[in-house]
Amino acid sequence: MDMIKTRAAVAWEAGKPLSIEEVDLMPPQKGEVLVRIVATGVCHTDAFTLSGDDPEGIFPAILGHEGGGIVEAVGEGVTSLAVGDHVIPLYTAECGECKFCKSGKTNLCQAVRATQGKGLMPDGTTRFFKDGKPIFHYMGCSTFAEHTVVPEISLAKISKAAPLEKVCLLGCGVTTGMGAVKNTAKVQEGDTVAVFGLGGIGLAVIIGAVMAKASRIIAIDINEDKFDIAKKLGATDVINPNDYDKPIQDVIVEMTDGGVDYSFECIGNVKVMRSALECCHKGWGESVIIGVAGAGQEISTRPFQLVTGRVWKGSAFGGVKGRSQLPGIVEQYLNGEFELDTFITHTMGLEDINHAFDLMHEGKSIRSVILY
Ligand code: NAD
Ligand code: AHE
Ligand code: ZN
Ligand code: ZN
Repeated sequence: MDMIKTRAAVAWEAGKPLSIEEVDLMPPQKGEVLVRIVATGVCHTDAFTLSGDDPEGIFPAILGHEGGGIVEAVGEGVTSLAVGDHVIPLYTAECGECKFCKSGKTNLCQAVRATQGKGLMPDGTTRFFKDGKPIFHYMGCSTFAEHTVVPEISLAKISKAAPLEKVCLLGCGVTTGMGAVKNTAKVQEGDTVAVFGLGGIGLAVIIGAVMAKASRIIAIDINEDKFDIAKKLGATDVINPNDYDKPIQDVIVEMTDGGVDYSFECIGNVKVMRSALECCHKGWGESVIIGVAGAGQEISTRPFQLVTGRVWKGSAFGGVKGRSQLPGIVEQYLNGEFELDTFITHTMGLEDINHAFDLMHEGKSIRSVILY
């Protein structure tokens, strides 16, 4: 198979708009798969990396990690996927064989993580080129390209009945939020929950909390435009920290007779991470960090907060093992167990992708979905 030409949004340097270009793509090598991306969401993490705040950010790169597509070709030795299969690219691979996969304790497969973090395929090279010069991959996915090459172990095969222009959101945001509730916090019926940040991730936490039958779901944001959607999805209380002259954790502790059972930080703000921990109930409250903070940022609290029983945790991709568990989550969607339409506030072609970033920064979108 020869090099193919495809259309991509290239991030040439940090802080600059993406540039829509025709790029060259090498065919899939051993253990790799060529995927035609049908749709991709735009996640805040794409904006985070584009901003230059990501210590792993590397340019030029093709960003995007929330996609759905169809297999167009497979490389040597690929056995689990065939041309025509519908797939969701995974930024957390699942090899099934590494120490992490076998541990039964984490979804953080490490088989390709080191090269992935350097913007490279597992053999240490790229598949994308422009005028003969390499363009780096992103999070092992690079879904802001009409075609991409992904390791076989970084693809979840899903039902062909699932609309790719919707279930692409399960490639990151919705799975992350729902999974953090179910797999990381393990929220139980009757528990109380606080959700900080009502973007795609925080709203998915609300869906997860409703599915877990949480008794109270307190949704917190400084952008009140997010409150209607939060309430529609099941938030019982919506609060804006700017309405109070005391720390928001004190407000929540008062509202809940001592604090919530579980809280989730879905922003990437280290000060809010502290509030999220400190609004948890003494003795047992657990706070889950989902938001991604920039290079050099650190979290802090009084150790006494932990001594007195609060627990600080983190969650990546909702603790979900992509190859073995994501197909089942797609089935749950198809069975009507949760919805995705509310998340998709905008759709557009790749040529308008910079508008999707603008909408996110202006707080006007939940998810923009790029349709190829
Ligand atoms: P988003 O931009 O759509 O939503 C963020 C929300 O936070 C917005 O509604 C915004 O108004 C609100 N917000 C900002 N500052 C706030 C403050 N001080 N107090 C209260 N609310 C505030 O982002 P998103 O796509 O939902 O992503 C959220 C975070 O999750 C990002 O940091 C992203 O990088 C991260 N993320 C992590 C994972 C993971 O696996 N851990 C996966 C996906 C995204
Ligand atoms: N590269 C950053 C960290 C970025 C990060 O935390 N990524 C999340 C997924 S965000 C998806 O929108 C994650 O899953 N991390 C686990 C992993 O293995 O990357 C940095 O700080 O260097
Ligand atoms: Zn994401
Ligand atoms: Zn593994």
